[in-house]
Amino acid sequence: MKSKYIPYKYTVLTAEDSLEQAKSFYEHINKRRSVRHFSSKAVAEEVIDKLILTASSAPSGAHKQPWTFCAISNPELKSKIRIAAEEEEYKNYHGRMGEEWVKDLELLETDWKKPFLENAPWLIVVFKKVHDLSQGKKKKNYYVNESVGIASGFLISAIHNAGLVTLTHTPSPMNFLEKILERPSNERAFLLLPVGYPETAVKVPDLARKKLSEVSKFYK
Ligand code: IYR
Repeated sequence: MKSKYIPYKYTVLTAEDSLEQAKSFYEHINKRRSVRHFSSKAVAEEVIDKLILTASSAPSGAHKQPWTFCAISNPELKSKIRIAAEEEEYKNYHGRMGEEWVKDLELLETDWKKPFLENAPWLIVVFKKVHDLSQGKKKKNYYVNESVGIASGFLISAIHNAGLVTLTHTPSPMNFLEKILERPSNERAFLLLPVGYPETAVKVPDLARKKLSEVSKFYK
């Protein structure tokens, strides 16, 4: 199906303004940290709506937008998710991850207990659609992992931009989320993001980010 082409509304910046914007966006984004301790302070549903719309504006294979963002504030559902996630994480930390993995995580001071799954006012579970279902018929989706990964990046940036914090939590395996949230057969859990405010005086690990020269190579 061909689409109608329309003029692209584009803001032209001067080279100076472009550099200024690039710098200020980097400085803003570089302040983001993963936070593991949440306060129970509420976040309005309207905010969550906008965060999800931002994520869903991401590019995707053949513009299929192969994702569903489930936003959960219901306390009973959050408890169910915590219990199921902790069950899996207990097994991960007690053998399934292996020694090297557990050692690599020491700097993050994580363990199998996940109180943030109940404390955070919202959990957003990102589901990928391995294919679409249109009137019960399978329709192909493309580059699903790439598309949903990019959308999740948009979501994390939007959460930070709204003055909130999150954590990219991937309890493994995650299929309990499909069951608890009664998702259709074409959806697989991709990422779980608790969203809210940090606990008072929260601390984060003193980590440094790699330098530009360590993460890039320019060909001029
Ligand atoms: N899913 C576990 C373990 C874990 C794994 C990685 I890789 C991390 O960067 C952090 C944690 C957990 O959430 O504790």
